[in-house]
Amino acid sequence: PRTTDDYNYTNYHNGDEIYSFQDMLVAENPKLVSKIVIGQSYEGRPLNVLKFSTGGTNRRGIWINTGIHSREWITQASGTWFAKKIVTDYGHDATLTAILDNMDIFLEIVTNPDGYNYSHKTNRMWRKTRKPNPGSSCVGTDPNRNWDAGFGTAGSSGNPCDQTYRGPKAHSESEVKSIVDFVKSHGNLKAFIDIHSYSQRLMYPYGYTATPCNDQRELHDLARKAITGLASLYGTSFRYGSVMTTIYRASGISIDWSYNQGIKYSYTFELRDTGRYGFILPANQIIPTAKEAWLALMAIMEHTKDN
Ligand code: ING
Ligand code: ZN
Repeated sequence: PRTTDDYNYTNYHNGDEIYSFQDMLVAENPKLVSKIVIGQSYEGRPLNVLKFSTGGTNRRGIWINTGIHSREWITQASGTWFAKKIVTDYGHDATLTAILDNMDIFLEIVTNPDGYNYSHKTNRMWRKTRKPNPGSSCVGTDPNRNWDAGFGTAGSSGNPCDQTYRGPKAHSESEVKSIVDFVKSHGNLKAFIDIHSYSQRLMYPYGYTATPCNDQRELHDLARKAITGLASLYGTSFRYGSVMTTIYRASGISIDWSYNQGIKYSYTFELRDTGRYGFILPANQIIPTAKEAWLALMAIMEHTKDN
């Protein structure tokens, strides 16, 4: 494709194709979209973040990332669709326009580019990063067990051969540390949304402890509202609640870290489906999955704007 109008949103794309999508989107919408490179992956790929902004200086921000687990292809595909949706709706949809007139949106689509490349070229089911582990023949760390929030406690593995290997220390993975540095240096993010698949859930902190977070009631009510909006489109049902109570104990996860940094609206999604196809979701479900998830994201972003 030569423009983002020609891009095939109904199919999965590799990392290079998504990178060129990002560059096209920036070139087509220079007043609205810019690209920030927040770091590089272990294998040297850029960690690209799309910034959607209508001006101001260091406005309140919303962080969204997809694809931190590389095999969850529906998430990178949905992230690409979200990016196009933002530029299409700005100036036309009143709610999105109001959000972007007050806040900036930061979207990292290919959050684990080495894993994504490996999942296209070698092993479709690759989840982790691709950094070798000294003393082990097993490669990679789980980038959603590597954050400094209950790091190393129950809910992650110390075995480099496991899918939930936490890594040698918190933020050992460049793909994680680059986000940590960006979030801290920005200093004005109000929402942090980490998008996974699959199992159809919307969750808030905590994953490492059963202690309810201070904002549990507000986060719970907003989650209900968000999944109600999501379901209004095709009837897809999402469970919601804290990570610990909704899925299982998980330590060192992104949203526990972001919440403990003071970013109240910290949420993690698990998109479609509930297991029939799992990670290998048919491409004809990309647009419906992205569209329904967008309704939930809009509910969270609008509430963030108003609070
Ligand atoms: N599942 C998640 C996992 O990392 C999860 C469940 C999501 C836990 C978000 C904590 C936070 O085990 C997938 N599919 O990644
Ligand atoms: Zn995941």
